[in-house]
Amino acid sequence: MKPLKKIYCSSLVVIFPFLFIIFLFMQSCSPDKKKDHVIEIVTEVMDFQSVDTIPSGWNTFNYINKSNETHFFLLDKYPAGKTLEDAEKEVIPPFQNGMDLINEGNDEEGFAEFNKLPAWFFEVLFSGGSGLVSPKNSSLTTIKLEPGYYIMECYVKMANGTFHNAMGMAKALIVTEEDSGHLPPEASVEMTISSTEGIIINVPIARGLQTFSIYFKDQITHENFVGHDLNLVKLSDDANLEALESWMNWADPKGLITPAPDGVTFLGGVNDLPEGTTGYFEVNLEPGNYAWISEVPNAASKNMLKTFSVED
Ligand SMILES: [Cu+2]
Repeated sequence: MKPLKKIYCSSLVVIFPFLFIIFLFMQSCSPDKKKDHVIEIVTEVMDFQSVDTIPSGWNTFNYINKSNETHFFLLDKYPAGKTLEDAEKEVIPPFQNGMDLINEGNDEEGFAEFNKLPAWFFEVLFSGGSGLVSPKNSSLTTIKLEPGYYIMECYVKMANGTFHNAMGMAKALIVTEEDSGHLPPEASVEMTISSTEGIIINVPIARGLQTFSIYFKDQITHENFVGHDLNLVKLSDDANLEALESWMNWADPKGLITPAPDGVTFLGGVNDLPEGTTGYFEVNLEPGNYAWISEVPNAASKNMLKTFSVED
């Protein structure tokens, strides 16, 4: 018995490290592993609750909107030396003053206010984020980030016309030199968006969990100073597409303001990304009617409003 036990024990000594290595290997390959790396951003009321520092490279964000208003998060990469304090002093006031004047019917004076934006504001690089998210919904969005100083912001407006970023929805986020080491998810549906062709998607969309890749073939500054992004919207039978389209322009007094149009539920998406980059968006689709739309003026004429159905 003794020699047998000895053989048994010594084989365990050999097998255990081997099994342990296999275990580690399986852990690193497991698809669930990715979920450990998801960066959570929560809005309770008019806030962003998240970590302050994240690695560069590919990051997946789960933006959870627990509030009663529609929000998004957009990451603005700031030029060297500019911070949240500079934004509060030099960027938010011209936008708010301009918007207030436009709301009062003084369009010309309102747009003139935007000329007071500092020159450095035009060096801010919109670097992605979620699409619009209705109350009690969330958006799982994956983007690649360069190291730098970012402001996480939402510029939906309260019912009185005040931008959310003036009410607490502007938060500094540091992206470090250290790379996350993550890879983007594998897309089940590939899409392209550009100023010249709008939203391009060539396959029917099936029900269930879908991972969309959105390639930003170009990026421009639209009439309302922002670029194009991609938002997924669930449509009820009473949804009015024209009302949705006009709501998607923040510079309109009735645009991007609480309440959101009736009959639409915003399910997230990918916010403005730079030309030539790709963002990913994962969502579980129930059968029903949906639309893709960009948060730009006159989306339909730019082919940036497209409806589709998910069959049972
Ligand atoms: Cu908001």
